Amino acid sequence: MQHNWKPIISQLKSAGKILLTTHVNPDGDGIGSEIAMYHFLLKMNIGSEIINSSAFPEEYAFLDPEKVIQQYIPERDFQRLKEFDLIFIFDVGGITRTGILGDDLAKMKIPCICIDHHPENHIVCDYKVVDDKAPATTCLVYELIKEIGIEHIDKQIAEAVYVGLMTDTGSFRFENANKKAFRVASELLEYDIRPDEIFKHVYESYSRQRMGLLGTVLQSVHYENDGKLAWFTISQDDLKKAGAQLDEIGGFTDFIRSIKGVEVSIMFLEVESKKIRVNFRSKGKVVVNQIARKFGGGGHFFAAGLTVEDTLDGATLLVLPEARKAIKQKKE
Ligand SMILES: [Mn+2]
Repeated sequence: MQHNWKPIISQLKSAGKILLTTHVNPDGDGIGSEIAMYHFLLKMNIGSEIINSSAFPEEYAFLDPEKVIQQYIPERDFQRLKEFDLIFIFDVGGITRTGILGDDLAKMKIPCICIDHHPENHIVCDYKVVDDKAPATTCLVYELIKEIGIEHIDKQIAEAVYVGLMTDTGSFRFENANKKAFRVASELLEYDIRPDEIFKHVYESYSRQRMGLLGTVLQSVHYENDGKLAWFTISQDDLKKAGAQLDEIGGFTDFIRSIKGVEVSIMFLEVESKKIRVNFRSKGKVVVNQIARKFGGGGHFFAAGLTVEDTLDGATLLVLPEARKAIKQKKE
């Protein structure tokens, strides 16, 4: 797919200060996109800041040794948003995913550019480049950077792009691990990045508390539809008992999907009282973003999510019937 980067390039060159952001509970792709763009802009002598609605997940700390990623605190930062004259939103398909910062930015009328790879991206922006064939948003950012100034790409930028690629393809295992994914990866290796080291940072640095919680989850998975559906809940109480943090539970739903016979795994996570994050993972026969969309969520065909304002029980009662139905109707 050919992308038209020209409008972005001209906006970039006339911008004074740029705000870079991504979705709530940022993942490697959102953070990788921000970090790659930030360091690229720095080299172009264009000022930018990275501000996110959510806290920064510890496993990506190696990408940001200078600690440039900030968490949005409305009381402190709201007035300051006026200073920005251009916004980049990465890896976000819908406005509900931008959290409190997105709500506040909407009041500001600052020109906004979205770079994303979610199918049916419905975010309202001044300019968008959306390509659902792109294995990760960082691949699109990489393409933009190459278009403007390939000579500015260095190890740090390459590493950030690689992290998005690695995490969104499940370490090159998912169906989006296509030719493009491997082609970009091999180009990035020219910058002396170390895939083995990056893997260790992201996937082999879990806290004992997180793994303890995963153990509890594994004991409490509910199986339905002949084991094709596997779902589990994590309450605030479960988190407290395990001593684990909210931002440490990334990957649980993928892990449960890896069980033999499971086609769809679903996590119901109590983020706070009456706010349940629901994550779906599918092995590829059941399209799950359609289920998520029924409740105001969305995502990729085989990895999607939504938020329900209800109790854990309420959320399971609401969402599970649709999941059971989708599994019954699945293609063989
Ligand atoms: Mn992504």
